[in-house]
Amino acid sequence: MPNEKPKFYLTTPIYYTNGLPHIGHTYTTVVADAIRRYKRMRGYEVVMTTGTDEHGVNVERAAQKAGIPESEYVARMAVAWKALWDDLGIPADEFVRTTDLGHVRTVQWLFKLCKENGYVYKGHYTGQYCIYDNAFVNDAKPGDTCPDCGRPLETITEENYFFKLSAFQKPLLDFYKKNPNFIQPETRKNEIISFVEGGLKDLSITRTTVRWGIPVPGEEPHVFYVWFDALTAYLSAVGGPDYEKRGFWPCDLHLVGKDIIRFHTVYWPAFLMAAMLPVPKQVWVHGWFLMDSTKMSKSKGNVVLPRPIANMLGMDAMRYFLMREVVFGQDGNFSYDALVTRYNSDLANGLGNLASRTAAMIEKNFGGAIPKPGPRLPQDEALAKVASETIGEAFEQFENFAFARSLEAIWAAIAAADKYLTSEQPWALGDSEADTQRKATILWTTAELLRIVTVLAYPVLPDSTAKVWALLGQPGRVSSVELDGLRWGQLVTGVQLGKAQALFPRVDRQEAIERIEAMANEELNPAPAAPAVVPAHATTASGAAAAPAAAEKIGIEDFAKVEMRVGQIKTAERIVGADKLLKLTVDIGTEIRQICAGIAQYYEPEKLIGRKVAVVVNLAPRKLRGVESNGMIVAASVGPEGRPVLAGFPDEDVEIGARLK
Ligand code: ME8
Repeated sequence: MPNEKPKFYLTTPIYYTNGLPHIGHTYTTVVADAIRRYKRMRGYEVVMTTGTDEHGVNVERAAQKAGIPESEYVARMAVAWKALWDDLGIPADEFVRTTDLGHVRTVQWLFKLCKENGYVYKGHYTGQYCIYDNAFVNDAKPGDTCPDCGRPLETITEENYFFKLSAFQKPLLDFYKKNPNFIQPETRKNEIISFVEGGLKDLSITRTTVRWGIPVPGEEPHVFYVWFDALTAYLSAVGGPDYEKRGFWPCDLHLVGKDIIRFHTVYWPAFLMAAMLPVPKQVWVHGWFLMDSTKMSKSKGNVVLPRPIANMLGMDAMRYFLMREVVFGQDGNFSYDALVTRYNSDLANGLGNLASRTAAMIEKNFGGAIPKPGPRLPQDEALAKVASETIGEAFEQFENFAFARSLEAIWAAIAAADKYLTSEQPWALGDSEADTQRKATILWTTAELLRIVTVLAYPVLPDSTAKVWALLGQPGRVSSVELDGLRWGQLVTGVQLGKAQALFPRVDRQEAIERIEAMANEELNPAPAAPAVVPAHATTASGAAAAPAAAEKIGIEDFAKVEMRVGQIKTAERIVGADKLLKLTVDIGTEIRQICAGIAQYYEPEKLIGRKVAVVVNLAPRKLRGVESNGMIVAASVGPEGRPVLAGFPDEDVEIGARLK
């Protein structure tokens, strides 16, 4: 059967491999993923491309520093980038590496087309060059020093191939006029139009001073300039010279940060025009996430990493924050404080709370089956109207890339439902026929609103909305709901609710921030060897094999990274199918934690209740036999079989939450 779906192709930048992804890169990729999910719900066949930009002097240097060949260095980095996107649930449909053979061929083909059409010529490039770093320094003047090593630059002339960018001033300006949506937002478009109106200089697109690059066939030592190489990756990802077969070119949407706008809106369309290939339909330029009002960079030590946030609050919380906090297109400040505050207010108290209280009331009053509504009163109709209008508003804003506004509209509907429940007070109604009918109407109305906001929020919160969908017992998957057919009144009744799951457990703000920061610190400054978390002859009771005492000594600053506190065991139970593990809940002063401990063969669960133990509280949560464990109980490992003996405080009644130092 022929595939009737319209196609939609979108891309993130092809990221550099001389560093690892931070929240800025994650931002673009998250937005791309949300658009991909949204377009799929609107009936498109979508391809989203991301990848790694692996050539150039910076990679040469980084590989040299790491003492490995460039090919090995970039292979490792590409694996790390791809793994991160996969782990975060934002995998590419096409992950393109600029060292892929298919890409190399596409770049060489594009060059050939540009040359055949008369837009490439050989010339000489004169620039300021650092002989120590083997690199031209763009925009430097004679007499300047190298921004990297501080040594004097030299004026060097090198033979290059040039691209006749100057010939594209008029074609580009005409193109912008004919395609007014090509550059978005509007302010960016004006900036680029004035830049192009100011005149375009020809561009050198090959280098002979760089070794690690795609060779120009028959012209060694020429290699392609990194941008001629990297931009072409968008086309290589969907077929390269055979792009027509796959049908995804021209690209519908390039998402980029404002740092790379010229490359995408001036050079890239000009290269394609020169090759007589179709030009992308749109470039959407977003702003930067700043840390304390400056751009993040590893050297400034102010990068925010995505993994610790996802570990602590869940990926959906990070996605929600990135897309809700800042107007897409503008710069915004990143702060952990704002992140955790939004998590608690909008997710835990907002969506999470509405879902759990609605489910709990349906459970209590209707045996967990979604009731059919009785007669409707004006206030029920009013909420239905809010939901219906939210559908239109949320779509319209999303289509306009006003993601924050779209989410704002969805969350206003959640607030309206909360208000509705508070004023209708279904819990105050009795068991008479009339009261039961009224309760049915109220709970149906609330559940229906919840269904609608769940569908609308799915592109941004894919994991948690899937849970709410299952909780509402609705058929199929939320991801397969067709947005075009979404209307009030489609809630399937009579179905049994799914199992309640903790959606967004509330967190203590200070503690959450400390834990995220500790995990980030660990990731940025990994311990050189396996860290010795517990003293010699001790082990952790986390169910993992007893670790041998580490031989290395650690400094006090390493020990200080481990946060141990006095906890009190509140509940303890065995875990079916895991005979060594106990599932404990432990009061650590600021909250109650669920922790799994590998002590089931030596401790009776009921005898543990009330016992005070030492808990490592700043470990990343993990799952043991499918059960979440959020911390670690400290125990000595005794005898050849490593019998765990819990560390404790028999002599004094220590306060719960006291820190062990
Ligand atoms: O420029 N805030 O790669 P790159 C928001 N390889 N977005 C940010 C950000 C921040 N603080 N920091 C990075 C390159 N980004 C080239 C691209 S494309 C053919 C070649 C995002 O690793 C944003 O999308 O430096 C920005 O444009 C991109 O990462 C730069 O990634």
